[in-house]
Amino acid sequence: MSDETKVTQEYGAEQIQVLEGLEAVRKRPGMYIGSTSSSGLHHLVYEIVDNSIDEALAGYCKHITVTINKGNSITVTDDGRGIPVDIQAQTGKPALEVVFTVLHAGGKFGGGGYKVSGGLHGVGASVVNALSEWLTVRVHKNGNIYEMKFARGHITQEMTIVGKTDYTGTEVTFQPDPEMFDTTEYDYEILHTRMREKAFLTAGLSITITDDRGDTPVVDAMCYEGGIREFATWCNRNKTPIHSDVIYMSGNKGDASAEIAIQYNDGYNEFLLSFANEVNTPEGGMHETGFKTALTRVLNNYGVKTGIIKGDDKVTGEDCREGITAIISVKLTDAQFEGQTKAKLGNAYIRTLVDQIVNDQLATYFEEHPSTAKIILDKAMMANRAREAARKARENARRKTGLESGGMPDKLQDCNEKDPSLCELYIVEGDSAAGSAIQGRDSRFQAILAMWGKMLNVEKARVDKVYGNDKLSPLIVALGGGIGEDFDIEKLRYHKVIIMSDADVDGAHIRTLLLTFFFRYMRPMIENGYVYSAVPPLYKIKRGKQERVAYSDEERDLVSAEMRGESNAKVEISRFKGLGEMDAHELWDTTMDPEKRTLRRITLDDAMRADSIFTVLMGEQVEPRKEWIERNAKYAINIDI
Ligand code: TSJ
Repeated sequence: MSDETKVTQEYGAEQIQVLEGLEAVRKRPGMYIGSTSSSGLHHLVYEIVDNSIDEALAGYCKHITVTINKGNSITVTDDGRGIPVDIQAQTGKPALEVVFTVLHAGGKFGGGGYKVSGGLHGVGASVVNALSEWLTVRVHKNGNIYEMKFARGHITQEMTIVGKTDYTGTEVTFQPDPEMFDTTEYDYEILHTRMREKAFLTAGLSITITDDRGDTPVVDAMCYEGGIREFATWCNRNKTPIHSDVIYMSGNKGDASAEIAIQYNDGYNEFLLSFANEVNTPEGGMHETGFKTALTRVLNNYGVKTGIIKGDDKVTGEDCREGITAIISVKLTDAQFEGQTKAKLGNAYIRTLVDQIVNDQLATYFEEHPSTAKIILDKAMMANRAREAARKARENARRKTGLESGGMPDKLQDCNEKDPSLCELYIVEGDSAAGSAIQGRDSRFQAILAMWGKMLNVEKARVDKVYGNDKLSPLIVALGGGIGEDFDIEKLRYHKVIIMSDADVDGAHIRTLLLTFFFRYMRPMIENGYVYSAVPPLYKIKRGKQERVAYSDEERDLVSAEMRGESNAKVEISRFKGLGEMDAHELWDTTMDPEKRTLRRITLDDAMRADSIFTVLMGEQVEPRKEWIERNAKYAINIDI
């Protein structure tokens, strides 16, 4: 236990200190879990699961289950040693109680010090307890089942033996407190994705996730003996690899370790996923830098040495990463997270470690697998040549689309304001919705760009195709900041770019294509928080001349009950089938008026997830697609893609 959580022996004083600790969490929850939005809600699960993963990393746990119960409580179980239940000399209380009632008490007692998994905040069980309406823990240990219960952090049942058992493990069930969160509805996809990631990162650990809220449970049991090798294969599952083996490298120095898995596909994009202590680092950092530098060096050295690269024909870093899928996972005891969202690894010695591993082991791999080496090097050299072609295409496109002369596309109805920080661009699907948006908008600062027809899937195209594309080039010209390497956020004409598409599967599809495009070609726009998704209403509720709208099923029920009133009057509920059904006034009032509308800001995480949702939506396999649609149809509006 750390010094700041040490409590005095005197009962009264100790009690006060404990309460103060957890009250602080309820007063400022954001300090402990980042936010009280959906992301904070999901964070509660990670905090609990991380404890089980630590137990697995310590070698004592093989199986973890995560269940979303009816009513959105969460149960996490593991088959580890069970949280210690003995009375601590220091506090005179069971260790179990301390874990759930004292801030920062989780994880490290017993002096193991093996805790490497864990969220950004590393706050643990007591924070989850403080933010739960109720929480129950059961520990199987010493032949007994120990149970303890809490409500909003306060003990409601002291630790009690409630039965006998012949195995060991921990089971925690908690109900997030609706007083603390904007929403208490869990998103299966978000938890599923995170748990799959954890299963890949801890080779051999089995994690089963279940959604028990529907009529039939949705279950996925995940266990990957191959660890991040299988992660790379999985990322390429709907792509065409150009070499069969995943290249795997690993090493360690002192307390720090790193492993890297790569496999190239025949596509043109770079898909790099990096983790520090099993926490995703979408903003990269030292581990990614070390990897990129060494990869470029090894490929060039190999090319020159074998005579494949002649003279000054070196390949660049980007050339070397065209079509790459790479997973980088590092573990270290003193991880420093930096950057805007604390999602970038700052420890410089990790760069050296990863660089050395790739430098030595990839060079050796190439020596031993010259045909694979040649395939990869050829691809990088092709990429290099394609850049020249792309540059030409870009210049052509510039002339053709009149970018240089400042001409704007036909499909754009621009706003009057010129200061980008005040301007909004609505990207609207379909001509009728665009018509309503043009009429309904505030033309002083809201511009409308109509999108129609089938959009280009940028996952399957090189940059020259993107520039020449008749759907994308108006968007590129309207935004004004260029794309790819040329992208310049300073030149962007709007600081809010709002995707307004229907709340159905087709709408999700278009949103996904656009997000993938922004992610691949204008990433700083997402990093700066300029990209949003509009949130149109789902229902219209009418009573006589009175009309209201609702944005979710819950709101529909609330509003209709309110409108029915005591007299139980008849109300008429209809579902908006699409944006096109709303007239200009309705669209402004419900979806575009800055005073009333809701916008969902798209994060890098959402955009990355778009890539995988995309694979499901566009993929060849019918079953996953059908499943996704069925699962999400009714929540369509809650999907952050
Ligand atoms: F977060 C939590 F505390 F609520 C929680 C902890 C939730 C869940 C689902 C599991 C766990 C947890 C804790 N699983 N396994 C453990 N292990 C220990 O706490 C433990 C057991 C034995 C020893 C030892 O030194 O004997 C040490 C530890 C840390």
